[in-house]
Amino acid sequence: MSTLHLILGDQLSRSITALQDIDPERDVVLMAELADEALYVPHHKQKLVLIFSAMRHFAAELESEKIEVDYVSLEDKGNSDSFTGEVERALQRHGCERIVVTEPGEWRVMEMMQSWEERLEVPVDIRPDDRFLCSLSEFSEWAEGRKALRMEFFYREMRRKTGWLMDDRDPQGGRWNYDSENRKALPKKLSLPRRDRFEPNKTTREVMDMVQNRFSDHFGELDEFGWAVTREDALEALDHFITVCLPKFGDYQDAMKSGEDFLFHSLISPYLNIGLLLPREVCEAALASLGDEHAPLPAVEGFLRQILGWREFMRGLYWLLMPDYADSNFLEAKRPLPDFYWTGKTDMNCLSEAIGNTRRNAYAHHIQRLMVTGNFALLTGIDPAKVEEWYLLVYIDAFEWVELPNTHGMALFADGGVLASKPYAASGAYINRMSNHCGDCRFNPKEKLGDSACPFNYLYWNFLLENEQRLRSNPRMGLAYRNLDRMSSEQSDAIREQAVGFLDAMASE
Ligand code: FAD
Ligand code: DLZ
Ligand code: SF4
Repeated sequence: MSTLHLILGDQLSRSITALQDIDPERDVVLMAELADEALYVPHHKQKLVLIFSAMRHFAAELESEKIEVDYVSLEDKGNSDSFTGEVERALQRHGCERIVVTEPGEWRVMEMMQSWEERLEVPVDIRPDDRFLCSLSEFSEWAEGRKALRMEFFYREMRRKTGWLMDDRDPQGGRWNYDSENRKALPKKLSLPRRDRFEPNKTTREVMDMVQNRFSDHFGELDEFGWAVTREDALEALDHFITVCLPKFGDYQDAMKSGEDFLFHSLISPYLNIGLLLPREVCEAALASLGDEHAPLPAVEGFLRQILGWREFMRGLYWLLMPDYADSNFLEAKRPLPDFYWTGKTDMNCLSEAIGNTRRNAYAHHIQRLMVTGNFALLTGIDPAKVEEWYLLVYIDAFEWVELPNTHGMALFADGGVLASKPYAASGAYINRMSNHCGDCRFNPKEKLGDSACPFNYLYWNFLLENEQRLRSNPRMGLAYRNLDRMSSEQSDAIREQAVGFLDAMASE
């Protein structure tokens, strides 16, 4: 019986379950470039190039193993544009009697796959995605019966399970978490590492032309595309991070600097998320570099926490709570997304830097995503669905399983505290402490009111006022509300007035 093995654009791992028992004598792999996938949100041009080029390279690697790959390119005549249409056409072409696939990273694709058995009248074997360090059943067992789902406790469980950075049952160094040491501002004279740019080869250049022709209206710049599109290059990028950047990653994880897009970050999320790198090998590489002279424990722990903790936690939460999770809107936020999220044209320098990075590289690091664009959307009450769509389309690493919990839960508190114990709301003081953006800004982070006052300041207090009913009883908001209580009614009226003026002007832009 011949089998059709379907490989999606974010499943480019040779060890993926869908390929584990392939018989090259009889079976066929289907890979398809699809307009529906390019357009369900209009992805950043660099994200399209990464996926299509990496797919083409992966197909060539399989073919070099004498595996038959039926590769449907975007421009092929008859391309039906959808997963369902292409699977149907391939079954007819090859007469396969069975479909094997690995579970996808998005709910909407899972629903499609679940309809195939009935619709196409062949057995469909949807296999678990075992590239993660925690299976979905392990995660739901962990979550079962807990009052609150908190990453920190999940992470400790994962440390115990893997034995990573453990001395028997205790955390190495005596602490689970070196978060408090991961918040240093960048010293002015610290030199920053060179970043690898992978020169596009012929295949990538062809894809760049195709994307430029067909998706010219999509967000983002394409000319500087320099992401790895093969496992070999992704491994080189990982090695560069481990040897050059990791030692300082921990210290400056939360820092921001004007004109510096990457700092000490790893830039490996797109490779992990499309399967060019596997989380286990990435964690093991970081652990192997641990040592006083190279990567100190707080750096390695800080990095491990992101992958073994946050990344796995987000994925577990997504599959545990979908599809209802996306529908909540705890803060009843309804405002439209301001136009400058697309253009980057705003006097607020921190936002212009974060959005500029996003346009240039389809990338922004975590604090830019959380404490700049995310924080602003939270404080101004932008409709979560609009913000989520933006994050899903602008970032090269964005797939709903990881984008949605980060945006909906962590940045916007739209889930009312399922993921985070309090909103990540902050005034200009935070951005000023963690960056040098304010020095070049027309606004002043130290002023609370008036024409030069940093908008994050009055928007922060206005956020607390607007959401008082929903947030005052949250024990972790006690300090914020005690500070608000110290304000006179004249002060809070003036804050409201300036914030309303700002929000009205934003709506009419
Ligand atoms: P580093 O800072 O070098 O971190 C190392 C790795 O840890 C990352 O590559 C990533 O795999 C993992 N990681 C770190 N933080 C998180 C996190 N919060 N959730 C999941 N994994 C994490 N990450 C995505 O991969 N895709 C997304 O669509 C995405 N959307 C986000 C949206 C918002 C609003 C926020 C606040 C965060 C989002 N993140 C997302 C998480 C994080 O910002 C990115 O993983 C990180 O910036 C990627 O850059 P890096 O590889 O240089 O990461
Ligand atoms: C994101 C994406 C894009 C843009 N294009 C394709 C494609 O043409 N073919 C494909 O197989 N996968 C693509 N993907 C990735 C899918 O959207 C992805 O598999 C789902 O988002 C599920 O994680
Ligand atoms: Fe951003 Fe305010 Fe600083 Fe300007 S002053 S960069 S708006 S935090």
